[in-house]
Amino acid sequence: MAKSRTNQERSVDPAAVFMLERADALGISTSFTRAEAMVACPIGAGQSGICCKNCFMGPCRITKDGQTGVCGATLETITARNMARACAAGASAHSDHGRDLAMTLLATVEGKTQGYTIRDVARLWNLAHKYGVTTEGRSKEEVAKDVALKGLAMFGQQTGETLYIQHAPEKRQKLWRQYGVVPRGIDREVVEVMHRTHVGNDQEAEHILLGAVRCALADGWGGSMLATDFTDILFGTPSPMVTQANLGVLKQDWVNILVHGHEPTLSEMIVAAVQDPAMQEYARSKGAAGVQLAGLCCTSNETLMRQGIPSAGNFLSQELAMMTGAVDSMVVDIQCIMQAVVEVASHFHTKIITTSPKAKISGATHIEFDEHRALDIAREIVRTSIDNFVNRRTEINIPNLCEDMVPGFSHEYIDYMLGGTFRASFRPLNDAIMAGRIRGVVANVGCNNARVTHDASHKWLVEQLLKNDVLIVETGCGALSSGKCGHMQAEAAFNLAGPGLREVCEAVGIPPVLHAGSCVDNTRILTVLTQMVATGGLGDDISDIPAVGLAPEWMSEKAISIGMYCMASGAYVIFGATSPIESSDVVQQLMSQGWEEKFGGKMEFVTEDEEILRRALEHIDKKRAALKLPEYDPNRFGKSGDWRMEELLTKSVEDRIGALYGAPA
Ligand code: SF4
Ligand code: MSK
Repeated sequence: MAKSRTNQERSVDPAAVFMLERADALGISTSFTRAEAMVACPIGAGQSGICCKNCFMGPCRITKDGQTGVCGATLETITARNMARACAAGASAHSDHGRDLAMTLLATVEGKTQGYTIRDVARLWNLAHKYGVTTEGRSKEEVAKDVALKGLAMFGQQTGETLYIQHAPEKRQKLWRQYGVVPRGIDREVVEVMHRTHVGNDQEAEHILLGAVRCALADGWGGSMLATDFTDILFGTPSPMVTQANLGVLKQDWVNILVHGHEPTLSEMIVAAVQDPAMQEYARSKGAAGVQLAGLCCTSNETLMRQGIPSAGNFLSQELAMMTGAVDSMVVDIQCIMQAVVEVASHFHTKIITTSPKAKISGATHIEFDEHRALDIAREIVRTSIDNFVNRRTEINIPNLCEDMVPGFSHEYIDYMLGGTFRASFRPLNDAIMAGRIRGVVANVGCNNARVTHDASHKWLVEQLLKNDVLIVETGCGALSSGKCGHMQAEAAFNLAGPGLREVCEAVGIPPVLHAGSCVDNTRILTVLTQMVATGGLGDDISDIPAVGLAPEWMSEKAISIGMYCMASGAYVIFGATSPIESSDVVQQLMSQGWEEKFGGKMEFVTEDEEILRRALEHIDKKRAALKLPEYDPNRFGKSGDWRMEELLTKSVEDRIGALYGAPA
């Protein structure tokens, strides 16, 4: 049994530590304690990729040099197959989410849903042009129907190239064609990876991994990109707004409903139901001050950035939130919902309500969601939650801890923010990188992982990168970590950023860490990078940009798919926490140098935060040098903006005049 950690070693989030103390006092197990009690495998095989269960002659665990599985499969074949299968599972989760959104748009324009509408017509028109759908003289419903059908057709497409591929930089498209990794259809690539990794099939590590890359591209430049596009059309393209993050957003006297999972189709309707004055009145009739909503995980990212609904936390906050005793229901749909929430809820009065036809949990209340009666079902869920308020039976213990955050930096908003309505442009961003005010860009994304200290790597890396003038874009649970830390406030630039980055943030009025959405929205980052290439000055491909992707606390299979599609798009991607390829030097080499030679991007697993930082900065500087940009020098900047004003205001009048105009002759 692994050593048990102190609560401060389990999380750097003070609200989480507060709740972990309560869990200890109540004797309730959590993912934190289970991670200590659970040894992944007596020989650590599952973790480092050397265990194969692909047929029932196994499991085969490769523990000695030269050993093979019963079928003769080598260490590198097994490791590569495991990576490919994880990628296929991740790609299927994201893409199936995208399919559901396309089905909802189609049903909406056919008048078969309740409560949905096309909220962002400009986004629809933009996508119609991308898809080659005629808009002239047509109603938005006619256009949306064709767009939805084209989107859905991409899933079952058997040959040719999926449509989004044409929107990558041209050089990238050529590379993908050269290496035969252009996806033909979304479902086809997922199925093919499952087929190729079946016993007795593809048994060359490099070839298996190329199959995985093709599948990942079907996700990143397919299912996930489509999910983001269709979500924006139905629910609006995000733009910044102020909200809060952490368990302190729960309110003692209110009915608290937590929405958790991923698909906004459910959460948007719950938002609408909660805002209904009749529902607030109903809550008051039960003795509550009202009913309010907060989010968890990526559902939280969706409702934060479109509706300003506060976030109760990220992946590892889900069990802890219920220990406040103030959560009347947790409404879940798909992905990243721990089965343990039902057990934890049983110690309190919390009702766990599952809603997806794809995901039930034993012991939970199932109220199945159906777009045709979406608002009625959302109202039923909210009413059920309010009815549960009177059943509160434990002391309420809400930590008084939350931070303001500003989410909602979609690609479209960044474009507008940098140039205004008539001159929307990425030029100022590219210029700031070219001048060295911004050293480079890091996308810090991904999950929490109970085997490492909650939020510690996200927090430390973000703070170090900011100090080094690196602009950060975030999605998923990494974004929620920064929200909880206060890194997504404009003031964070003043307190944490290096001099050049601080000047840019002050001039534009943005936080130094930009919230770009949920884990399915990593494609927004691909779109930003593509536009940076098109804007000019930073090379002619994504791989030329001084940018790095990090997933320091990853745990899900979706993260593997994201990492692979970002790598194939030209990015250097570093995963922390744990390495599933640790045992195979061959696979490590293939995914690092091997992929860099082919795609200009690479994917590495590095478990030390200091080393992640070192490699990220080294890569950024290498890319700057290749572009012949000035070497990063923080001393060149910081002589303007609010920081400079404060410095001047602390001096005497004579000193201030001297500092501004030089000493008198
Ligand atoms: Fe063992 Fe081969 Fe079966 Fe894998 S596929 S479990 S290595 S026999
Ligand atoms: S919810 S996939 S823990 S980011 Fe998207 Fe968070 Fe990772 Fe789930």
